[in-house]
Amino acid sequence: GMNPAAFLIDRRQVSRNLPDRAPTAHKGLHGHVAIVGGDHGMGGATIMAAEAALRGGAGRVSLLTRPSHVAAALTRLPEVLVRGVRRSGQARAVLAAADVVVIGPGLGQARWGRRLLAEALASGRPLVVDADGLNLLASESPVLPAACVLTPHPGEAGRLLGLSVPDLEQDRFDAMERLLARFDTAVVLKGAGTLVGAPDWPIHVCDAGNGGMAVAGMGDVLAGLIGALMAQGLPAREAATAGVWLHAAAGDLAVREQGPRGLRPTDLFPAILRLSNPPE
Ligand code: B4P
Ligand code: MG
Repeated sequence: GMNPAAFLIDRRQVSRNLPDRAPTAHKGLHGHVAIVGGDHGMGGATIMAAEAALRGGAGRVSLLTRPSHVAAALTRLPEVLVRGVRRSGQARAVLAAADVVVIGPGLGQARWGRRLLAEALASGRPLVVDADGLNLLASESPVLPAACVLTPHPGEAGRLLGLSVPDLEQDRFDAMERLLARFDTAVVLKGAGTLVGAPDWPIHVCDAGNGGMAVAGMGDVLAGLIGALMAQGLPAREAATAGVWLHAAAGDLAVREQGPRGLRPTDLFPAILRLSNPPE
């Protein structure tokens, strides 16, 4: 049920919080996002996250992925600095240079992904942890950086908390409280009525979004978007809130134009641009 202590995400507040684009801007002012993931067979997830980071306004986007995905990523996204990583040590320099690291989409849970997650944590950079990054956190209790957003869907949140999905969905607010108690960082609990929480902060509910968004890859777009907003200077919980709202409202705009069936995650990009650049 609706928690009386919860707030709806305020779309006007989100618009006010969006990073400025000064006439004298240069790319160094808008942050560098490093996207990390895409083990064998899962390259698309990071490509979508990287495109979302660009469309979210990041000044620079790097992608660290399996060498076998480099050509596809460059073909789709010539703006992105794509680096093939065989061993996790090859990621170190790019991670150190990033303002935010988005890790998890297509990461897998094998040695390659585990080592990259360890590198990302060791870098001390602000993090967005999604997908298999979260599944790997379930079996460890690492120290997370102060600026961090976790973005579990109910399946991942259930794994983190040792709860079944039905039990967790029974009381999503309680699940959020437990995630906050365990990780002490900003958390996005996805699904219809996505919740955004952070330590010592009221839980916020997103009333935008729709069932057309239940399609593989949609979460990867959200992770890249939140990373871009953090890299442009929004604190973790504001970046999470703004990213969740832009993503859901973009899903609503896209569905209004083309209907809910057959929506692709990449169909959200034109709407994300429109919502981020409202007419004066
Ligand atoms: P995975 O196989 O791990 O799926 P994924 O690769 O993470 O997909 P993706 O990244 O695109 O989607 P995500 O949910 O991250 O896991 C899928 C399995 O997990 C399912 O088979 C199920 O067992 C479990 N699971 C996942 N979501 C569940 C849910 N809501 N309820 C119960 N079980 C669930 O990101 C999707 C994005 O789209 C999010 O931002 C989300 O908020 C949004 N979205 C999806 N449906 C929406 C809706 N109806 N209304 C509003 N927003 C919606
Ligand atoms: Mg996902």
